[in-house]
Amino acid sequence: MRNTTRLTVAQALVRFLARQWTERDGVEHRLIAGCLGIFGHGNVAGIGQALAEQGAGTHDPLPYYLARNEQAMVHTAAGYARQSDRLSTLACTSSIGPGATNMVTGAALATINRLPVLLLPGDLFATRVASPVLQELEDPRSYDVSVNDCLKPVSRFWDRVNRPEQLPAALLGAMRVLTDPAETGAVTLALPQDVQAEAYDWPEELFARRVWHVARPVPEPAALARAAELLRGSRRPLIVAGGGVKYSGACAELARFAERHGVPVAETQAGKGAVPYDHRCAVGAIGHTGTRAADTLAREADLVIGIGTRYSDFTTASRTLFGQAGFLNVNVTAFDAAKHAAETLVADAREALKALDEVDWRADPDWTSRATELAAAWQAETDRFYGGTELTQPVVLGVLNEVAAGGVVVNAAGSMPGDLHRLWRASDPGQYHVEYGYSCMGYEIAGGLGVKLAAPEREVFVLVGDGSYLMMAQEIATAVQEGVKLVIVLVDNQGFASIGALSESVGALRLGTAYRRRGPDGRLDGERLPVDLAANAASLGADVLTAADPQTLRAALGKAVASSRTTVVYVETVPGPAPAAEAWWDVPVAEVSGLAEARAARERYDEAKRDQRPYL
Ligand SMILES: Cc1ncc(C[n+]2csc(CCOP(=O)(O)OP(=O)(O)O)c2C)c(N)n1
Ligand SMILES: [Mg+2]
Repeated sequence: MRNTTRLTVAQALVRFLARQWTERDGVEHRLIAGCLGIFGHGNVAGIGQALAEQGAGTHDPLPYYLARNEQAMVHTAAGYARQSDRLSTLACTSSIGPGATNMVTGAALATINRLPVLLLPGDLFATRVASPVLQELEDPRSYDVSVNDCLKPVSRFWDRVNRPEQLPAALLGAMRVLTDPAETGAVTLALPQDVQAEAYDWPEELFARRVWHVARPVPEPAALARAAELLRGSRRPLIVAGGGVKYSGACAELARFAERHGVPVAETQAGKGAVPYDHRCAVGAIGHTGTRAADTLAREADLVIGIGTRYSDFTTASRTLFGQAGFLNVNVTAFDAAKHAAETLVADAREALKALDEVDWRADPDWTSRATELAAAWQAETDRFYGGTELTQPVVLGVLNEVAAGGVVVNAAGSMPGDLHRLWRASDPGQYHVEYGYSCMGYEIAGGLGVKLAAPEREVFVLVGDGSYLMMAQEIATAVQEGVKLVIVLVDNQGFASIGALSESVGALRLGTAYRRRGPDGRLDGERLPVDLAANAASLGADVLTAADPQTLRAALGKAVASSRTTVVYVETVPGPAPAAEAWWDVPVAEVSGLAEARAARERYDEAKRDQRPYL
């Protein structure tokens, strides 16, 4: 007879998750390092009960963190996973209904950024005996539909455990996707509330310690030969380093490859920091938010070597940037490798770089030295933006960049990602954490919490705009609860600076982009709103410091770093010089309009669109 253990489905699930590990290069990590959650009737008696009961056995328990919003807890898990190079993540348990649908945005963010997160929404009774239950979406066409179906398109694996017998296979499928570098993203296991509480005799093997080996696929020899031929034919190559370089731990190999073959390295948002900013091959950010150095080289390059990038429109300047180049794409995901009709090397970035390093070839030395000169000119430009005397946004970033050396900067949406991408000086890959796959307002504080949980030894600096702050600041309370220290730099410019500028440029007259009262003429252009974000942060339990100029900002940040408590440094910025876009971004403009501004914008749009290429 097989040995079995009688547990509820939820107890079995929690016990299983606590025993899962990843391994890469001989180093092991807890795959699921903890469980974030908000309880309701859909999970309190199942997963809630199981989390409360655990700890008595031989295994390490799954730590539980109470969060404030289900979307935020998925952000926290994603931040954790990214800072852990995807080798470790957190689970998120929600009730049924609104708790579950709140996770949809977080799931999309994780999947788009290729980050593993495990979502455990409660679901309707499998038996349906009491339907419709509180918060049930009744679909007259099918009793099988629940709001959790919304999580299907944003999950890389989705299953509903309708019977205890289905749990083991669902768990193994979920762990496989979480730990597969090519397939990873949000993974959802929907758990009907009655099934969570149901007992079953589980085979003991289900709870054995299990190690998931994270693969490093090597390049296929024939593909490598084709890639080598492309390299040998190139005189003006440019590397575009994406997040995959960092997740693979390929940064040292990338630097060595670039040095030995004289190839300039440009970086996407996710790839920024892959090489130190002052490395002799570094040319900085690429694309719409790129440096003049990288974007100039991109226009002249004859070969783009994309490594671990998904080529978002920001990277390609909506397919206007790489004027003459062909593409060689190194990616662990065939889907990404194949983009832009590239020659593909479907492989782990580190393995591929090691193999490519063997090719006997060098870029044209004039090209390499031109890249060095352009990069030096950009560093001088950065000094200029950082060195202002008024508290403009670039000056805030400059002061922070100085104080934050060694720490991690976290940001996601608004006008800061662009300025950070162009200006921020990162000395190691873990120092730059800008979520720009989904660019989700509200990620900053919640994601920063995940970063700090993953890297407690590092100072974490969350940069958040007033718009993002108002959308999702409540996880400050969670940071305070956990004694997890964040330095939050809250940059207030009374509204959406980014979308305000975009609105103006497309003939939309900045409508609804400043935080103003409705004025006498019926427009949203009245008095400034009497909203006190510093007081709001203090009310959530953070210490709050205010800065009015570069000196007081430096002092406030110093104090925040010295403190052991979560501290918000509140800064009101003034408009001022900021680096301009060196490359386009396709945002379609009204083709007909009664407004002269929109008509002028459309003319500029039609002109820019002529440079768009299909990359065939
Ligand atoms: C959830 C979400 N809603 C809307 C947007 C579109 N959006 C991008 S930036 C932005 C304004 C951000 O304002 P703020 O945080 O104050 O940053 P600022 O632009 O002022 O630097 C908006 C509305 C978004 N990225 N995410
Ligand atoms: Mg703002």
